[in-house]
Amino acid sequence: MGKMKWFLSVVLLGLVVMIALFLVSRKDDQPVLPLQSVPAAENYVEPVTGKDDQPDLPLQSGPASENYVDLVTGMDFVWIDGGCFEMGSPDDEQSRKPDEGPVHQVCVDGFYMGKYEVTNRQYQLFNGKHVSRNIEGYSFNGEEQPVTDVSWDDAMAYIEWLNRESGKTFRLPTEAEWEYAARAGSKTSRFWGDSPDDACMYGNIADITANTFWSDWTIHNCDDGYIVTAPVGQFKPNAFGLYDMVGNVWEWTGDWYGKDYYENSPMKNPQGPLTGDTRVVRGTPWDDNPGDERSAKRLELEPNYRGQYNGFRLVLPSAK
Ligand SMILES: [Ca+2]
Ligand SMILES: [Ca+2]
Repeated sequence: MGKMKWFLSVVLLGLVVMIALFLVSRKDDQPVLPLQSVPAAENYVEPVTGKDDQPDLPLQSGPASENYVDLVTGMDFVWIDGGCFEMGSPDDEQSRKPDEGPVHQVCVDGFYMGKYEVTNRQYQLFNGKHVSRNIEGYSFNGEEQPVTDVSWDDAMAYIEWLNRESGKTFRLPTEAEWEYAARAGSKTSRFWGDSPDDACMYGNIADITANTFWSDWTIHNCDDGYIVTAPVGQFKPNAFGLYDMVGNVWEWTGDWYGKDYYENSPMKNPQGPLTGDTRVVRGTPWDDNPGDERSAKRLELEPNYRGQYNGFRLVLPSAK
């Protein structure tokens, strides 16, 4: 029995050594994955913290300079080629207001435009205590819902923070840039045509679903499925690939509001009046009336106004 025990011990030890050698040789056999390279150009990709068992991710596809992703917030931007367009609405456009005229030619340089409105998640990176509204149990505070209850001054503070963190030069769009981006080459009253009741395909507005809660609202005769703000990017984009350019929230622009500004606006890169009391918001909110979802629609708000109807999106003049 003593010899047998000794024999079994030797066999067992041999097995352990063989298994150990096998495991070591397997590790050596594993291919060395190439280091993930980070492109230096205008398309940014989050650096991959390469674990050996993860596949090598392809670099972001698409032509350089069409898209940009901010590394601090993950915010997506679309390149908008510069060009000229007819800004404002003609006298015979239904629901138009006098401050939308006269129609005048405007040319803007190219810029990156936020693909979506700034979200609660992106805003809370700056101010973790910020809370968007809650109405009767309907929350505006989901991570991917647009941030609301932010004044023009709050938007400027956010931009100052993001520029410091990113080393870039983000800003609000000018009113002209906003309308140019919203029209996306269209000359109709809305970027999809002229029918208000097609709005539900392109954005979250006052609709049949909202009417189930606010029964006295004048609504669009269509259903977008949302009572308050929707997560960004739920509807069809416009021809430039921008989402929620109609509905969800009014969006702050960088311009002072001037009722008669279009009469004297410079043709090239207009910046709005030099001074004023109110700032321009564009893009209509989740509770908008039929007619307000037109591309030329303007509204003025005081810079310190915080409400459940307005948020913002950013512009980046250059990724350099
Ligand atoms: Ca709605
Ligand atoms: Ca909007």
